[in-house]
Amino acid sequence: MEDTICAIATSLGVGAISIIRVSGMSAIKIVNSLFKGPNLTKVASHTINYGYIYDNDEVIDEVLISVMRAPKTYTIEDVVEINSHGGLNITNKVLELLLEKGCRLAEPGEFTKRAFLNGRIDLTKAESVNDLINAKSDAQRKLALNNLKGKLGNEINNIRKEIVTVMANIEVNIDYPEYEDINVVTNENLIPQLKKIKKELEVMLQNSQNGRLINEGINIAIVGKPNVGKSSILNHFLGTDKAIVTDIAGTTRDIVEGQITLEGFLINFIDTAGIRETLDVVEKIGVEKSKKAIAEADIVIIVLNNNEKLSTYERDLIKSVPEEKRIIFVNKSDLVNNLEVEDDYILGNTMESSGLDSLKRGIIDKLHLESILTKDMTYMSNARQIALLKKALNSLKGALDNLDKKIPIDIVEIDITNAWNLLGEITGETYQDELIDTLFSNFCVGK
Ligand SMILES: Nc1nc2c(ncn2[C@@H]2O[C@H](COP(=O)(O)OP(=O)(O)OP(=O)(O)O)[C@@H](O)[C@H]2O)c(=O)[nH]1
Ligand SMILES: [Mg+2]
Repeated sequence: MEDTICAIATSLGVGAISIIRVSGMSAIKIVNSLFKGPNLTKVASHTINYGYIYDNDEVIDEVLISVMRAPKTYTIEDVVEINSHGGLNITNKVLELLLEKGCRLAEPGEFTKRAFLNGRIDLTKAESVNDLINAKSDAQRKLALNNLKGKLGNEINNIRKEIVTVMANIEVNIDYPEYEDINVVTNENLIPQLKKIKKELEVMLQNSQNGRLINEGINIAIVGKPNVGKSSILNHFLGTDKAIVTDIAGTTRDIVEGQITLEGFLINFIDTAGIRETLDVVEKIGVEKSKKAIAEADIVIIVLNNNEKLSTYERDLIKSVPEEKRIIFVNKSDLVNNLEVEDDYILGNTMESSGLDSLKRGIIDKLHLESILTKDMTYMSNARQIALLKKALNSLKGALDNLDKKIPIDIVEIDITNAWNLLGEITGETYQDELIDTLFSNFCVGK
C-alpha cells in the first residue's frame, strides 16, 4: 500500500483514447515530473489538465490528465488518470516512463483491492465491480449494479446487527447474573429471536438461486427420442442452422450448444442426442451425455412427435423429470395426430414456427424470470458468498438445536458468534489475506 501503482486501464489495442491510471502517495508528483502543462501538484482536485508527456526533451503525446486528490477517489489515495491517444506504442511508452520514475506495475484488481483495504467498499461491492465488467446480459448488469450500490452488503449488515443484539444480551447474562434489572435471557425469548434470523437467512439462500441463474445463465436441455425435431427447435431459437437436421434418426450424436438472451437472461440451449438403445459406440456416448444434460439442466424441454404414439421410454422420461423443471413440447403439429399425453404440453411445429413463442413463454413462466427482475434484486452473486451463507445458516441451526437440548448458554453462544463471523466474511469485515489475493487476481489489470 506504500507503493504508487500504475496500469493501462483501457484494453490494449488501437483505439481513440487510452487511459493510464496511477494511484498512491506519489502519483501526482511522479506524473507531474513527466508533464508539461499546469503544475499538477498545485492544481485543484478533480480537474482535467491539458498538456504534453515528455521523455526528457522528447514529446511522447498530447494528453489530458485528471487529478483526483485523496480521499474522494476510487482507491481513497491520490489518483491520476492520463488520457493519451490510443494505441500500443504511446500507452506502453507512458507506462514505461511511469515505471522509470518509481511507480510499480499494478497487479490485476489492485486499484479495487486498495478501495477495499482502505475501507471505501466492502467485499460484495468489490466483487460486483468485476461482475459489472464481465456482464453479458442485462440481468447480470442490473444485479451487479445493485450489489455495487451496497444493497446486499446492507442486508447482511442488518442481519449481523440483529445477531449482535442477541450476543450482547447473552454476554450481559453471563457476566452479570446477579443484576436484577437486566433482561434475563431465557430460551423462551432467545428461540424466537434466533428463529427470525434463521428465516431471514433462509430467504436469502432461496433468493441466491436467482443470482445463480442471472450470473451463470440458464441451462436448458432439449431431449427426446431420435427424429422428433430437437435440433430443429434449437436452430429456430438460435436463428441459425447450428445443428445438423436430417430425417435420419440419430443425426445428433454429441451435445450441440448455443446461447441467446431471453428477458435479459443468458440462456444456454443444449441440444442432445436422441435417446434410444443403441449398439453404436459413438451414439452410446452421446446418449450418456444426454442423460447428464438432463440431470444438470435448469429446464428440460421434452420433445414429443405429434405424429407418433407415446413410447414407454417417453412415458418414463416424463416421469423422471420433476415438474418444476419440465416443459413438454409436442412437435410436428402439421402432421396427423397419433399422440396422447396426460401431462400439460405445448403444441407446435418447427415447419411453420408455430407454438415456439408459447414455448419461450413457458420457459419464462417456469423460472419466474419476470419476477426475478422486478424484485429488489438483492441476490448473492457468487459461490463464495453462497457457501458462507450456508455455513452461517448451519451454525444458527446448531445454536437452536443446542437451545432445544438445554445446553448451557455460553456453549450456544459459540455457534451464534460463528454465524456472525461467517456473515462478516461475506462483506469482508473479517477476511484472510489469501482469499483476498485470489479474489482480486480474477480482475482486469487497471481495475
Ligand atoms: N413435419 C414436420 N417435420 C419436422 C418438424 N420438425 C422437424 N421435422 C423434421 O424431422 C426430422 C428430424 O428433425 P431433427 O431436428 O433432426 O430431429 P432430432 O430430434 O434432432 O433428431 P436426432 O438428432 O436424430 O435425435 C427432419 O427431417 C426435420 O425436417 C415439424 O414440426 N414438422
Ligand atoms: Mg438432432
